[in-house]
Amino acid sequence: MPREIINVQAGQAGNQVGENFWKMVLAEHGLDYNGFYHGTDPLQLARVDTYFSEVNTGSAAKYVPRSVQIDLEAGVCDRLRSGPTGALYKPDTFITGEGGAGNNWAKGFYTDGAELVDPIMDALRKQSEPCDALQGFQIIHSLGGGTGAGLGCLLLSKLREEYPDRMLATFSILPSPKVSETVVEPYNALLSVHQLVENSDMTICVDNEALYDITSRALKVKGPTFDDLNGVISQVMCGVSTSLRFPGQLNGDLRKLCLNLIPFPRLHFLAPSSAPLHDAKTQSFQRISVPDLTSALFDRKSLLVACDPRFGRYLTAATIFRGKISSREAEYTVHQLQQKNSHLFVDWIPDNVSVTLCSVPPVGHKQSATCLANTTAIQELFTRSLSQFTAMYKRQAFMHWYTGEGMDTLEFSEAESNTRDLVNEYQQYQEATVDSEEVEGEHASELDQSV
Ligand SMILES: Nc1nc2c(ncn2[C@@H]2O[C@H](COP(=O)(O)OP(=O)(O)OP(=O)(O)O)[C@@H](O)[C@H]2O)c(=O)[nH]1
Ligand SMILES: [Mg+2]
Repeated sequence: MPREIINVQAGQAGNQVGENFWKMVLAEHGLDYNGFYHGTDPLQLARVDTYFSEVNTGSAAKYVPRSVQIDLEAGVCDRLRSGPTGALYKPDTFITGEGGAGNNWAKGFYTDGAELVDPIMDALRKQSEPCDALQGFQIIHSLGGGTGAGLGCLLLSKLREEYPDRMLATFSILPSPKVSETVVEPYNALLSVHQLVENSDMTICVDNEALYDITSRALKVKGPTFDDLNGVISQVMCGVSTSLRFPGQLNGDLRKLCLNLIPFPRLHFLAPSSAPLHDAKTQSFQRISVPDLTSALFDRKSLLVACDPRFGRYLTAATIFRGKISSREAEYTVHQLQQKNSHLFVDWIPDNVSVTLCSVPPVGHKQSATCLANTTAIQELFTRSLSQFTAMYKRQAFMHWYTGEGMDTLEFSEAESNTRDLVNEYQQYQEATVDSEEVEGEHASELDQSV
C-alpha cells in the first residue's frame, strides 16, 4: 500500500529549491520532465507513489508530483510554471497572492498570509483525500523572508490542527549575511524557530552560511548563485528521502525515521551531511571507498549547517549508503568510526547511529552517502541567530513593521526565550552522561545545573 507524502513549497526559496528537488527526484525514478517513465530498473517504480500520484492518460501512466506551490507574490511561481518542469504540476496546485510579504514575517503569518491560508488548505485537502495512507507533509521554505517563513509556519499550525496524527516535516533554510543583506532576517528566523519547536515533528536545517562555504570552497564556484546552493540542497534532500522512496529495511517512513532520530520532542532540528559533495552538473564515476564516504559524513565540511560536531555530541544519527555497497562493510565502518570517536556520541543511547542501504545510486554516480544528525552542536546555529536578533531587539529596531501588522512585541520576547531554552536543552544533554544523576521532569531546561 502506498504511504504518501504531500509536499508544500512556499515562497521564493521554497519554490526554487522545490523545482530543483523535483528535477532530481524525477531523474532518480527514471521519469522525464512531463512525468513519463523511461527507466529500466523496477526499483525505480516500486515506491514512486510516495511523492507522485499516478494519472492515467490513456496510453501511458503519468506521474504527477503530490505538491502544492504557494507564494504571496506570483512571479516565482509563474517562472516555475513556464520553466522546463512547468507542465508537470497540476494547474490547480499553484496558489499565489499579489505583492509578496516584503520580508515581513507578520504579513505572512498574520495578515496577507492568513487571507490565503483557506484556499491553500482546500488545495491540500484535495491532495490528501485520494491518498491510501498519508504519512504526512513536508514543507520546503526559507526562514528569513515573509512568505515561506510566516505563511509556512501558519500553515504548519493549521496542518497540526487538521491532521494531528500525521507527520509534519520541514526543510528549513536558515539565513546568512553572506548570502543576503536583508536586515530583519534574524527576526523572521527566530519567530519561525519558535513555531517550529512546537509544531514540526522534524526540521531538517539547511544553512545558507554552510552552503555558501561548500559551494565556494569544496565546489570552487566563484560567487555562488542560488542555483548553485539549490543544487546542493536537492542532492541532500534526495539523499535523506532515499529510504522513503525506495524499498529497504530501515527508516522506511517518516514516522520511523523520526522515532529513531528524535529522543526528545523539542530537539528535532537535524543537520544533514552528504558525500561526495559535487557540482550538480558534473558526474563522478569514480569509486569512493566506504571508509572515505563514512568519514566525510561526520566531517564538519560536509555538513549543511555551519556548526562543528566536534564541539557537541551526537544524540543520534541516521546514515544511508547508496550504490553497490555491502551492508556488512557499511555497518562495520560506521561502528569503527563511532568506537574511535566515542566521546562525540552520547553514551546513554546505545546504537545511536543507524545504517540503511539502497542499491540505486544518485544519477551520475556510482555510490554516495547521506547522514541526518541530531547533534547538540546545532545549538551554534541558534546562538548565531540569537545574537543577531537580540542586538536589534534590545533597541526595538524595525519593530514598527511588525506591530503595524498587529503583532505584539511579547511574541518577540517569547521567541527569544524559547530559542534560549532550546540552546540550554541541547547544552544540558550534551553534558549528560550515563552515570550522571537521574533526571526528572519533561524538559531538559528543568534539569539541575549540576548535571
Ligand atoms: N538557498 C536558497 N536561499 C534562498 C533562495 N531564495 C531566497 N533565499 C534566502 O531566503 C531568504 C529570503 O526568503 P525568500 O524565500 O526570498 O522569501 P519569501 O518566502 O518569498 O518571502 P517574501 O518574499 O518576503 O514574501 C534569504 O535568507 C535568502 O538568502 C534560494 O533559491 N535558495
Ligand atoms: Mg518572495
